[in-house]
Amino acid sequence: MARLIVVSNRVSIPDPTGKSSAGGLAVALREAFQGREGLWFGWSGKVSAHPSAEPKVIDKGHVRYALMDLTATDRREYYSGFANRALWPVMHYRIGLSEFSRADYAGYLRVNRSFAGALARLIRPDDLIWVHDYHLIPLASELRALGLANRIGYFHHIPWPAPEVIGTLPGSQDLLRAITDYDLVGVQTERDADNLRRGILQECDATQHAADVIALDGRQTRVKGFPIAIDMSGFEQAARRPATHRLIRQTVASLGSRSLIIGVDRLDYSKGIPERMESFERFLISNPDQCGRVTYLQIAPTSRSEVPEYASLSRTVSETLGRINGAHGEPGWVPIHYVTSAYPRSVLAGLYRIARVGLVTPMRDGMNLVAKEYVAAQDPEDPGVLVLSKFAGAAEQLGGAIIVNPNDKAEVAEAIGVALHMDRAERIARWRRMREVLRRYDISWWTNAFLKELAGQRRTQKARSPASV
Ligand code: GDG
Repeated sequence: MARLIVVSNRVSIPDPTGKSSAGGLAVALREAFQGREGLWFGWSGKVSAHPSAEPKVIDKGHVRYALMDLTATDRREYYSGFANRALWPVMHYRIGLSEFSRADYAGYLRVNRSFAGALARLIRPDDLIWVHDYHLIPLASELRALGLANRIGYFHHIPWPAPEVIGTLPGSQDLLRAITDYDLVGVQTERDADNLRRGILQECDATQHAADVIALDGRQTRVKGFPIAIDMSGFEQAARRPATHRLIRQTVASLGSRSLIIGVDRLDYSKGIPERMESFERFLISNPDQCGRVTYLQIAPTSRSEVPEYASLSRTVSETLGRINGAHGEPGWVPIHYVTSAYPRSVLAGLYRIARVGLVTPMRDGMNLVAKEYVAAQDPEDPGVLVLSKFAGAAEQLGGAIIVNPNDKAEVAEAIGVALHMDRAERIARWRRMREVLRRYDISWWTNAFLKELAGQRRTQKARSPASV
């Protein structure tokens, strides 16, 4: 079997205790290495004044981890700058928040080139290479320029927007061209796949070769939806374990007979956290009898705090929270509980299970694994109800949820009411539909489907001389 080379911005090395606080992507990629020899390459997360051009290598069983340090300038331009201040907002349809600078873009290309240089020295001709996410779009072009003709796949974890939206970003034509240096490109939904194919056809001199294949300069790229999944049975098991963690015990004790609504998101403006709090407030205003009878717990670990838009979001959330709790709280009842620390996955699973409503209302989201985890964690005899944004990729698969437009706070407020009052038979019927989908399309389906398709691609991609890049 060919070796698997995974490349992602951050690398998750299993800890020696075997316990893991790994996020969804780490779980997914570990699954991809099951039964395969491989290498996982990426940024160490460290900044160094004089980083080595060679990665630090750590061997763990059949997987080798290769870690690169960055300079402070690389981190600022490549990671915080172009990837997270220019690309991330545009990909999430927030053109007004996108801050483009030529220096950041040059830094993005420079880091991709230096990663490609270090990686190329570790690659064998028959290795399968799987690159992840928007930090690394130009990596295949850089590898081809270094003479690699391997099969290279790319998975884009966040939305791919309509051509008119991506077209607002300076350099977008180059990014679209760079996509065609991959053999296979996976996106989360059919809508994203259609957007990306149309973008390439409109901006590059490409032609449509088959329904999901784009041809450019003699090479072919297949662009398809591969909705990312979760470790369904692992999550179901974690949720069944007795709830021993302090946070779960305290939550259960403080709830009493109240119903729990839960939201879990990285603190990111794409997740719609202040908008969701205001929708919950709308629900309280329209349903005064529910005051004191329902509590909304929002877990939102801080992320990317060095990016100014995230610091500003953090202030907005705190202000919104304070205002709502001040206006509607009563002695003995705080409407919204807000927690910014990250908790172990087992704790999340336990909290999902006791929540009557999973409130997942991003303004835009590639997939949203929290929606899937919430469904996985429910008690089959008495499941809760998922309220899900139509702009989360997960909405294409989870039709058993109450689907809402997060821009319509009155609609979200009504959905909360419907979810809280839904009878058990309907909750079970809706939940079973979703559970079947998640069991069928679980994490091993996702990794196998992508890698099988990549391995089966006809080789049309060629190594190029550096001059032709
Ligand atoms: C990107 C795309 C796409 C959250 N808080 C804690 C914690 N989490 C875990 C959740 C979930 C993961 O983080 C978040 O995944 P999402 O899918 O919701 O969102 P992003 O981080 O934005 O991920 C997204 C995803 O990539 C995968 O392709 O679905 O659309 O934006 O697994 O459980 N985990 C722990 N403690 C926490 O407090 N342990």
